[in-house]
Amino acid sequence: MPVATLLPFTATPSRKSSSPTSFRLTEKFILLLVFSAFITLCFGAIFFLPDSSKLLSGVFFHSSAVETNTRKGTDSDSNIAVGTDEKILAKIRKDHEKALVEAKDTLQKRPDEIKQDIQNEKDKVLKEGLGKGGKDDDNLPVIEYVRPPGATGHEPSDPETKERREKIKEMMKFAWDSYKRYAWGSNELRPVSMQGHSSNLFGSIKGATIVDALDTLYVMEMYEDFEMATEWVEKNLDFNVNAEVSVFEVNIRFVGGLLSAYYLSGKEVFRKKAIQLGEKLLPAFKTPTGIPWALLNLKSGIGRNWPWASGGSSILAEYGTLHLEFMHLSKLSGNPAFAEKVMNIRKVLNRLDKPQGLYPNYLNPNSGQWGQHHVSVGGLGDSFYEYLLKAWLMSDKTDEEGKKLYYDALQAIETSLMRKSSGGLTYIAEWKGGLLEHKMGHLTCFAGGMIALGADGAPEDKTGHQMEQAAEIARTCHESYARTTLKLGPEGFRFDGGVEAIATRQNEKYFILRPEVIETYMYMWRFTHDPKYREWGWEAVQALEKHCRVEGGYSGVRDVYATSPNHDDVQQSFYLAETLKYLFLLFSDDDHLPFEHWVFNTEAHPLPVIKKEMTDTDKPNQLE
Ligand code: DMJ
Repeated sequence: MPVATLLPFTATPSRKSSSPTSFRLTEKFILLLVFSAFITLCFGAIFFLPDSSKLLSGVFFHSSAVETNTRKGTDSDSNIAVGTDEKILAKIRKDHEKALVEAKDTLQKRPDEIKQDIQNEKDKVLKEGLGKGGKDDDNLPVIEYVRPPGATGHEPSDPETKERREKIKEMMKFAWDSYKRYAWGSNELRPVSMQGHSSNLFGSIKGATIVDALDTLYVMEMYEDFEMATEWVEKNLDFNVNAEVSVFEVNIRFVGGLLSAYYLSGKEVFRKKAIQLGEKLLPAFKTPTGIPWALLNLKSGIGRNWPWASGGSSILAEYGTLHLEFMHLSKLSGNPAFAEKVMNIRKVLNRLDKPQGLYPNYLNPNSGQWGQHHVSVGGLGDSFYEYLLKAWLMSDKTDEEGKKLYYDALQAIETSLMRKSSGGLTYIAEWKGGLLEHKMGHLTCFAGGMIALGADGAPEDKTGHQMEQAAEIARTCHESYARTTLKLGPEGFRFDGGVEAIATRQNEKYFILRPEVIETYMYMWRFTHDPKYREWGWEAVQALEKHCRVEGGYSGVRDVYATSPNHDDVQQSFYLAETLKYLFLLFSDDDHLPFEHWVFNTEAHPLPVIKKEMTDTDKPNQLE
């Protein structure tokens, strides 16, 4: 195509030219000038205009929904576009506010709670990934942890109560610090000789005090110590030992302690360890009747009974005090074996005749027959009755069988064992082959609390009557303290030979930091709010401080009637698990570990009530 056709202005008639050739050259020059000016302009546009890359991306890509939306529509849609922008800004603002609130919440949490939340999120994702019935590395079901209400409390408003509660926390701190300092990793502390002490009840399992104290550290908000104890459990608590242990003691202190620590803190390590230990205990049930042996070698799985027990019998308070922990083990492991074992114990008992409705302390696991007819609500019998009631309460009152067994047993106890002294003190005697022994043990004093706890559900309008019984037992047990020189209760006290609530035999005069009397004060306080129970508890605190506190911790005493204490040099693990925890709760508000959500095992380890509506398999640990 000729250039002239493209550039018509070049034929302007006024233009001078000497020849057609020279005109063409000028034209070419002008064309070149115009073309180079155009190229320069294009380069300038590309390199010198601001943020040209964005312009390009704006032209060629729609990089976000916001851009797409705001660029849509004609000029007449501009109002809609403005409205959309405002919505987006509002959304951004809302998201920011939400993030700020979340950040504020997180800042208020303790580091371990934050860690746990992260772990829970991970577990949730894992669970979603695995689908329903997913398993973790240890082949345990992945469960969503929900902390039951009242795991932590708050300071009481009344200054005196607050101060007393603080004092008890200081006592716990002293007991724990002493154990840490002189006996860390041993089962218990010898506070006078300031060294470790290992009872053969736990074979070569170590750290009874650590596991028993875990939940007390948590409820008293001693979180750093709780973390330290947790780390010890993670790294050192080992059940692969060639050792014979007491099935009952290991269950109430170790399994119970681990379960409580799990339910309070949500830390998986406790669930895993509790289940591992529970599995180790299962061989104890390999007897012709399924009534477990008292002693078990954890390595060989071989069991036997205490050599002193009547005719090779198992003990009522031992095989009858597994129910609460084993129900929770089944729940947390998805393994029904634990629950089956304890339900079978009930079946065996249901088939047997009970003399006057009472349960003898000895039962032969081979023949399924009672041994010696000795009945007691103290040592050898005590926590069997406690677990009947608590099985019903822990099942959210669905275990009707447990309920019936408890109230029937209590009726038989009232008829055959409960008596009033001439001085007006109610006591629960012991029964040997049909004859009453008018003696009550310190251990029996827990019954005041138990009867108060069950009074509300008592049949035939007996609630008031049972509350009176509970109050009477609390009074008697308080008398057993008040009638000593040291104001601490003897191991056993009698109502015969002209004495009431006093120990007459030398081997019944000791006090080993036991909790039962304080436990009863705590229940009575919760149900009546009668200030005398706090006063009685405070009297016990003063006596403990005066006579049991020594340089290296707290010690039991050999004779509560002596003018000055002779120390036995043992700081029992239950002192931290039970005595100090019940004292602390006695001076706390009722919403700390409230009874409608928690049930205490016999070692004072709180276990959550398994709520009715949460028993479906989708929610294995939805506890509220
Ligand atoms: C604790 O180990 C438990 O309370 C058990 O049921 C009986 N005795 C001790 C404390 O005295």
